[in-house]
Amino acid sequence: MKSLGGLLTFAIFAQLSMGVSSHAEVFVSNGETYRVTLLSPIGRITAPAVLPLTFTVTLNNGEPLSPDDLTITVDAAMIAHYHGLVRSPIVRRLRGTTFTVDGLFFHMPGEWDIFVDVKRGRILERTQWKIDVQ
Ligand SMILES: [Cu+2]
Repeated sequence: MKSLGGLLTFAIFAQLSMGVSSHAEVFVSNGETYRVTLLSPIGRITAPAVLPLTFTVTLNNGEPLSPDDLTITVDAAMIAHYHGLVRSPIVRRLRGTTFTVDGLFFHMPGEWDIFVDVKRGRILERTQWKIDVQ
């Protein structure tokens, strides 16, 4: 188990290190309150595939964001096909306002919308963007 933990730590570290590169993608929430910055680029995805996703949530106005009352949920849908995911992805907090998503599973090719919902207090705001799954 010790080596598995080490491997996992290395994998997370490698993923975060990639985020330091210039490939970071930034998406602004629909109400323009938040920015969701991907820490690893989304490359070519061929269905069926699980997309590993790690991102940091910040305030769009540059002010500090307390992670304490932040709840993040992630979902995805194929709008053109009137359906969503067949499995619920699990969001974990890595540190502060950086989160990682496990099990974001795209079961078919086509255009998907990814939704990152940030809930703070009683207010929820959505960030969304499109990806093409091959
Ligand atoms: Cu579909």
